[in-house]
Amino acid sequence: MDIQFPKKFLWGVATSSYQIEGAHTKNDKGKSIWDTFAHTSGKIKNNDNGDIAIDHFHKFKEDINLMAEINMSAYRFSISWTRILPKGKGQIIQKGIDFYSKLIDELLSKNIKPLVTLYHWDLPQSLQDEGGWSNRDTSKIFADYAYIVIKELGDRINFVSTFNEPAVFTIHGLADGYMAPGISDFDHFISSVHNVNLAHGLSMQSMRSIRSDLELGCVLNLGPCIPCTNNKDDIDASRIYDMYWNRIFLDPMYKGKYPKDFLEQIDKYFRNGDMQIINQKSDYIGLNHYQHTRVKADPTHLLKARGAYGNEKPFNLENVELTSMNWEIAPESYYKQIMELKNEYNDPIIYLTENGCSYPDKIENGKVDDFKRIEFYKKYLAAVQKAINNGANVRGYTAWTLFDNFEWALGFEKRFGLIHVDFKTLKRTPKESYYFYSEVIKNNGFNI
Ligand code: PNW
Repeated sequence: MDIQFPKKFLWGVATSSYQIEGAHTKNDKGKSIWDTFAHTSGKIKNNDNGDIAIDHFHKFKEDINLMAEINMSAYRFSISWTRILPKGKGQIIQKGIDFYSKLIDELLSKNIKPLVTLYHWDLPQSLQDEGGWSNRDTSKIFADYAYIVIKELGDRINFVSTFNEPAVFTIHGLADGYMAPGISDFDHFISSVHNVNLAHGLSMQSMRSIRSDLELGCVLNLGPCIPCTNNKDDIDASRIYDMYWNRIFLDPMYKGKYPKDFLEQIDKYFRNGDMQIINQKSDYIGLNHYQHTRVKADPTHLLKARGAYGNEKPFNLENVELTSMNWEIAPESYYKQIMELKNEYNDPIIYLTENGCSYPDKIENGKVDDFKRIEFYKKYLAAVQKAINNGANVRGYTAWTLFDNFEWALGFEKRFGLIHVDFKTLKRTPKESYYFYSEVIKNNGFNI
């Protein structure tokens, strides 16, 4: 094989609860901020929502079979907080716990390691009504939720991530309002960042109080920031955005310090002892990476700096092939990001928890020939192997994602799956990339 991976490398896929489960009111599941946001007219492309999504709640056995058929060794999924605690705290729904319990049993029976995420953006709406992440109490409530998950499921899982992409849900949910809960308020944003960091630390403590041998960490979306022009404004903006996008969670969690400028901004929220809570010993860093960010100065934006989001094209870039998200294909930035974690964050164990691409795939003659996705994976996996060859301690890769699903504010239009889903019939049809991935797993590598 041209590209070969280490023995025992984990191969799998990643998903998240709201994007696939559906069954939005089943067994008294409570509302999350995404239920509310998706039902607010004009927030989601085509006014789509995740009420049914791809009905994974009812089809999970058939879905796990599709993983087992190609011998995946890991499955990263998230738990819906309001399926277990409809109001985020207080009443516990046993049937909600039972769903995840059955899912985990099914995975283990097929030798697939469950990689659990506690929070993939679906904050209970009733906690949002009390201030959401800007309310310091939410951190403590989150730690209680984490405790319940380990108490109920911790006999069969040991890999847990506290948060998925805290920078994405705070910047896009609370600074520019593009995602749920759709707030745009600087104080709300910065206090929430600090409280999410506290929630990370407190939940690591509460989970370890039940089981000391869990593998714990956080999943962060990281990537190089590049000024979109050589103008001083954009160069400064790129530094600012790098701080918000890449450092305000990674540094306190993994280095025990906030970037200096950010510490000044949150001064009034910071209490003695907070950094000791946040900076728990972690077992790994989960890296989600799709592309680098071309940053421009934007005085109208709360952060004064921003990258493209939604369906915007990268700023100041012409004649480059983009995926259907308008994202750049830049595997060298993936390599650079992995090496930066190795070199500047104390050579951590790294799991590549998301990476993938969206294309407008269609079924033709019973087949989905998504050759562009296969090309994408070849390039990005080659970058991973290069990083491993240069000493990065990468232990596994979970592709985003198994199925076409609800792509947040862009609804069902963007298809990231290895498996095509017809959103009317919910029929699943493996794409050519699924068969490619099956070969990668079988050979623990591939030929270029
Ligand atoms: C990640 N951005 O989201 C999430 O973890 C997934 O839930 C999502 O489906 C996947 O990547 C693909 O988008 C992101 O605007 C959403 O920069 C938006 C951005 C980044 C990540």
